[in-house]
Amino acid sequence: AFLENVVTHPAFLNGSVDTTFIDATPELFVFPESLNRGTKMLTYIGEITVNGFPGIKKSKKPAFDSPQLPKIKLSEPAPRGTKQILEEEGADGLIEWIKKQNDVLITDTTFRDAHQSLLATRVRTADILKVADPVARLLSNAFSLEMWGGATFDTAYRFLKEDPWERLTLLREKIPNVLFQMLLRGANAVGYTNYPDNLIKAFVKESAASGIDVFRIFDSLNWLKGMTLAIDAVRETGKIAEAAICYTGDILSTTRTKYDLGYYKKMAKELEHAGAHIIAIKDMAGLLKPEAAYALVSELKETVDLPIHLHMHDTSGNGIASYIKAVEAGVDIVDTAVASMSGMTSQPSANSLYYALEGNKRPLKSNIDGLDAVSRYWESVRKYYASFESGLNAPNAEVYKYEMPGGQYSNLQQQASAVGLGERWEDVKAMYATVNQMFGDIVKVTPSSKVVGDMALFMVQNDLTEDDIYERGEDIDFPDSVITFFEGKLGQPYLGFPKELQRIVLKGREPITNRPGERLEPVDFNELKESLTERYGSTPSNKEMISYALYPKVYNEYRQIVEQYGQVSVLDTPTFFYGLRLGEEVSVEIEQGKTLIVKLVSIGQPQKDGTRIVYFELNGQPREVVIKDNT
Ligand code: 3PY
Ligand code: ZN
Repeated sequence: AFLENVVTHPAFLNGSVDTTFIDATPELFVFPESLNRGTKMLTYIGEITVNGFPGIKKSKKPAFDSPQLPKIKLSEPAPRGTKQILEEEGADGLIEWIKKQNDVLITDTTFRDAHQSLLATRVRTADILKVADPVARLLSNAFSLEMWGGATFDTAYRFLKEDPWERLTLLREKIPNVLFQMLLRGANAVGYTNYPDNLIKAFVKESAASGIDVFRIFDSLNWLKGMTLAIDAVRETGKIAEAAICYTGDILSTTRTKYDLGYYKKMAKELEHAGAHIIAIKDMAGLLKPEAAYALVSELKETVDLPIHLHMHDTSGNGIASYIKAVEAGVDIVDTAVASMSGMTSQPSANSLYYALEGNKRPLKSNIDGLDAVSRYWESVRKYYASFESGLNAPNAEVYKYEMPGGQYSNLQQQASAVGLGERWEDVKAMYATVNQMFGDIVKVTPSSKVVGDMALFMVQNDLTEDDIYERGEDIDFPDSVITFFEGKLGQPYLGFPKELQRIVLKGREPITNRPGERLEPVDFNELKESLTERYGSTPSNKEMISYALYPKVYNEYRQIVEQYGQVSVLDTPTFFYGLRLGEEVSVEIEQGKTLIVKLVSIGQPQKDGTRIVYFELNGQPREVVIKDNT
C-alpha cells in the first residue's frame, strides 16, 4: 500500500521528486510478502535441484526445445462454437443441433484422457494454458474439449501440486466458445470410492458453475443405480448429462456371452428413461472391434432417440477402423486426440481420422491445419513428461486378451515398478485377465479396474495362484480395495458377485446390496466450514470444502505444500520437474505482471547435518536457501 501511494502520487509521476534513493537503497523496496513468496519458490527449486522430483529418476536436467505455439491472431475473437449453442438454445436445443449434423463431430481429449492414458495424468496446467488461445480458434468446431475429471482431479493435488479448479477457471476464460466436458465416475465422482449423495450433488453444481458443460457419467460396474443421482444432478444445472455404457467383453464372440448386444441395448434404453441427453459408449480399454462397432452403434441408434458418442482407446491400433465403421453406422460424436498425443493407450488421432474419412459422405468436422499446428506444440511438450511414458512403443493387440483400460495401463505399470515388479509387467497383465475371470468377468474401469489391478499386483507380488486363493484364502489379508468391492461398496456387478470368492474375501461378513451412497452420512458442510476455517485460518470456499470432502488427506497435504513452497504451478515444466542447472536463469510470473528472475549460482558442499546451502540470485539479489540433501 505504501508503495502504491508513492508511485501513483502526481509528484512522483511528473518526476518532481528525487527518486535516486530507489536505486541507491533497493533493500527499502524488498517487502516481506514477496520476500516470502520468493523464498518459498527458491526452496522448491533448491529442493528439486538437490533431491530430484519424486517419480523421476534423478538426472541432469535435459535440454528441451522450446515448444512452438500455433500462430493465431489474438486480436480476433474465438469463433462461435457449441458453447454458444448451449447457452442460447439450452440442453435440448443443443441435442437437436447434434442430430441435424451430417459431419462427424469430435471431442478432443488432449487435455484429459490422452495424457491420463499416455503420461500417467501428469500434464500440468501451465502447458495446457499456453495452447488454450490457439485451441479456442483452431479447434473451434469441435463438439467439446474433455479437460477435466477422471484422474486429473486427484493427480493435480497429489503430484502436480496445483489446484484442479484453477485449471478449469483459467481455461474457461481463454476458451469461451467450445463446450467443456468432464468424466464423472457416477457415485465415485472423481475419486475411487462412493461418496454421500449430497457431496455428489455439490460437486456437480460447483463444476457446472465453474465451466463444465458436458458430464460423461458412468458407473464402474454399469450399475444404473449408481448413475441416476448424478444424471439428475446434472440435469438440474441445465448442463448436458451424457450417460455412458462401459463396453467390455466382445459382442462378436459366440463363446463369451455375458455382455451381448441385448445387454447394451437394454442399458441404453434404461439410460434414456433415466434422463440422459446423450448416450456414450465408453470403450475404456479399446476392445470394440470394427464390426462390433458397426453392430453396436447401429443397434443403439435404433434403440434410443439420442445422439451416440463413442469413446475408444487405440491400444490395439484398430481405433480408426472402428471409428470408420461407427461413422457408417451413424455415430454422432467420436473422441480423438491431436496426433502427437494420440494412439496406443490414448484416443485415436483426429488428424488420421480426418484423412480416413476423406471422400466419406460424413467427413470429420475439423480444421486439419489447426489440428496439425496444435499437434506440433504437444510434440515438444510431451518430451517434458518422458519419465511418465508407459513404454508402449507399438500398438498392442493383446489388449483384447487382458482388457486393461488405457488410463490404467501407464498407472499400473508405475505402481508395479514402485513395488519392485517392473520386470514382471507381463505377469501382471496376464494376472489381470485371470483376476477378471475370478471376479466373474466384470466391467473394468475406475475404480473397478483398480480393484482388479490391485488384486493382480498383490497376487504376483506374493506369488499366489488362483488355486492358492481358494485353498488358502482364509489366511490371506486381501488388499483393502478388494474387500471394499466384495462388500458391495462400489455397487453391484451385472449378474452378481462370485459367491465363493466373496465369502473367502469377506471372511463371513455380510455384503451390502443397496446403493452405498444411501448409507453414507451426508457431509455436514457447516461443520466442515468451521473445522477448515480453524485448520487453515481463513473461511474455505465451496470448492475448497468439496475438495477436502472428496480427498481429505490429499487435499491437506496439498495445503501444506502450498504453505511450504507457495504456488509452484507458475513454474515452467522443466524447472518444476528438474530444478535449475548451475548458472541457469528462469523468469517466473508469480502473478500477472509480477515476474521473478531466478538464477542458480552454486550449490554448497554437504554440511555435517546433511544440508547444503543453495545460492541463488533473485531479481539480481543474492539469496540462499538451506536444503536437506536426501540423495
Ligand atoms: C477414469 O475414470 O479416469 C477413466 O478414464 C476411466 O476410463
Ligand atoms: Zn478413456
